[in-house]
Amino acid sequence: MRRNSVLAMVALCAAGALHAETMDRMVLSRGGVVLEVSAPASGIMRIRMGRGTLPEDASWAVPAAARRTRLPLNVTRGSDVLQLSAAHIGARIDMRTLRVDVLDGVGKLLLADLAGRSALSGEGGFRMRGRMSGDDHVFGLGDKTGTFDRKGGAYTMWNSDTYKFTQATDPLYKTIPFFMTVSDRGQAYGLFLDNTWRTTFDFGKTERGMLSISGEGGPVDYYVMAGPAPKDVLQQYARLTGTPPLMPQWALGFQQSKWSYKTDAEVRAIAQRLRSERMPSDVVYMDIDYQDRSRPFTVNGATFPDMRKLATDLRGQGIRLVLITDPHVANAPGQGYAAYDGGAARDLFLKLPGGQYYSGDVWPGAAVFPDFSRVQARRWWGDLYAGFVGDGVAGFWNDMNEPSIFNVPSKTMPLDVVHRIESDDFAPRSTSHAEMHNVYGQLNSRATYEGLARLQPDVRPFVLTRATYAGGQRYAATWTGDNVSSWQHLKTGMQQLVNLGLSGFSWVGNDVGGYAGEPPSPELLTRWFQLGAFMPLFRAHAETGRPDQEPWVGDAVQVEIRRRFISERYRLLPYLYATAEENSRSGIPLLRPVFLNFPSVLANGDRLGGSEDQFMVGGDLLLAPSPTLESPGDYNVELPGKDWYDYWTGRRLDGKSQTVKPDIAQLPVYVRPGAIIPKQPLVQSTAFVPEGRLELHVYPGADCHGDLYADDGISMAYQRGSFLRQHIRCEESQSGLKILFEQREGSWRPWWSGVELYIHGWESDAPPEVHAFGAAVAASVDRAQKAALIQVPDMVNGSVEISRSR
Ligand code: MIG
Repeated sequence: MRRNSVLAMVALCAAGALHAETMDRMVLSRGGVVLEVSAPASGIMRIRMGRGTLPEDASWAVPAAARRTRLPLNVTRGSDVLQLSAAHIGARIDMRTLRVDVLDGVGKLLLADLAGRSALSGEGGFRMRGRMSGDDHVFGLGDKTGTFDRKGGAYTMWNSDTYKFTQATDPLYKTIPFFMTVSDRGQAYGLFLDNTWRTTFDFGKTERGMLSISGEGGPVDYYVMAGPAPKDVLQQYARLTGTPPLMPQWALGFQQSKWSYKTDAEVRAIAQRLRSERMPSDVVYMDIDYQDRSRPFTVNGATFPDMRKLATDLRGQGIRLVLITDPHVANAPGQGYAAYDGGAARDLFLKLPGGQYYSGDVWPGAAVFPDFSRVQARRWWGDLYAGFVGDGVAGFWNDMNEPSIFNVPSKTMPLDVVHRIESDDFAPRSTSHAEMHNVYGQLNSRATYEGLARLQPDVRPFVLTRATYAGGQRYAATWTGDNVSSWQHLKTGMQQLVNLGLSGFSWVGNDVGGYAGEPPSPELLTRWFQLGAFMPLFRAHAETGRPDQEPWVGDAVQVEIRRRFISERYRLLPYLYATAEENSRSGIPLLRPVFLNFPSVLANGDRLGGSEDQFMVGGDLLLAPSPTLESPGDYNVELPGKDWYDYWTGRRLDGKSQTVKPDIAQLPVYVRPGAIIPKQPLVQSTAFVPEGRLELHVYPGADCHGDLYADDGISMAYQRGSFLRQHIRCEESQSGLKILFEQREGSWRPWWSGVELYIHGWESDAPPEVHAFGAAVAASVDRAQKAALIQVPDMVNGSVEISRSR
């Protein structure tokens, strides 16, 4: 077999002579430990190690296609050392210890391995150790609180229902064992440990300067990604674990939720109020109380007599329904409860080692749990959505899937519950909950996503999940669970969402206004709406038993501010949607720390060049809330360069540094010089087609460009060419500015009748002379905004030349 022949080659060459050869993976064995090193893609090294044999080559995170490719490795053999190199990545293996140092493409050390084969314990656990560089910052690991930079911290992976979590709570709801380190020079590498068991990541907490990754079980199977830029690491990670799908456009709309809107009349009243208050919105959520006795896939017919009519009527107002469907199926044999009966008839529920069902108490009382690690169970689960989908329900919310169990100290199921793996390229086998716990939520959301895709192949599924595992971004959006209405949570929440974006999850949000605790003050609620308006997922939600928390709660001044920010989000949808579409191809998140777009800010050291308090939406908008959100004191914003613009006034700013005087009516937003930002006329829902012109805001500066992307927003027709994609550039010259509309791609015909150009930073009072398609076009000047305004026809390609009049 292949492995034996490689081993034989190594034995022959061990005499010490140097020579080079090429192979697609290196397998070595020493002291009963087998090591494999391979390069699945450019800039990525995969390392697997096991006792006696390699761990199984299967994964819930990395699809087979991404694991099966192996780039050629150039191997240079020394007496005790093997040097491997592939495209933009390398490794140095010590043949005695099986330590694998990972190198970048030019041979520079990225990660020094200090454990090698001694990482494996006799009992099936492991502890890897590596040396971190002194100036490395650490980001990622998904949804974690604590410090924004994870250096000096230690984190555990064990999906947990953590009501009212704090800065000190760990673990939380998700397991994403992927992080990147970034140096002060902006050089990054990433590491992803593909292991679903309980693991711990220690970034120099126990031992200064040492990275240690340990676990009680499961494979040593990890990937090191060479960057070198932080964005490169994200793309390498996306290459392995996938990108989020292009979500329906309405997922970018404002979403109103509460535990619970309890009756048909209440849901209608909320929808009506959103419209009468002119709060643009796309979604109303229905939490557990719509169900019959909290049983998933039932409806309480007394309070919701006609779901189809409700969904249809709301759809007419541009509002879609998202329903919660928890994984805990009521343990109710012989009662005509279809979800139980169907799962039991097919033998799809989890069992104890003795063979009886595992039953745990959750909302319905005693409940049983689908074994989502079986493809058959996932199919059955997905089919359960047929009824709701037929009624016109648009999306689904998978909660409690850590899984969360009431009335037991562990808050989850016993570790000896037996799961049966029958899926993907895993060898069919039974295993314990210890292996499947952290991936249960991901597989739950996968079953939902795949079910929806089967039921309506031409409709983009929308799934929101609480628990997940790496790779789960392919199936669902996520939120950060049960936060608290506090200023601290508003701030920490932003960092959680930014770190989720650095962990492959771009479709993320938190409960706007806060879920639990004392109700938010009007100011806190307003600030949360302001920041929420720029989050990928903009969803207001609150616990049962609290006072109302919808955007219209409080005095008219506060309500008007919230309305203004929600409306601004809708005006920005063309920009947000183009960013989301790019994300579906690249994996670069919507919400970004400043250093992701501008790695050089890290050299400024202080507060990570602003990345701790400020963040960017897409490539062009920088948001700078106060580092102490509730404080009235002035604060300073350091922009990543000169000549930035103020988003709200449109005016060019002097200098890199801005002093901000906090004002509850304002949220400082800055625009990159060189940005071209598309905006649209206000609509009250993405279901309504805007009327009039597309606005293109041009902010002259270096590297001037922007993107348009449009399609029908809901179907898969974009995959068949029914989309519009267009790259726009601008060039400054002595005489003025030239805007180049590159050739438009795709067959989608957009809603706009023409384009209104806003040329910002127009210092002159005289309007420019403008030629579009070679023909003269009228222009005017907005003196307050210092912008030139020009109406041009829809530019499928061609250029607009703008010159200062003489
Ligand atoms: O035990 O469905 O995080 O958003 O409102 C609580 C009721 C269960 C927890 C979720 C929350 C939801 C609530 N759920």
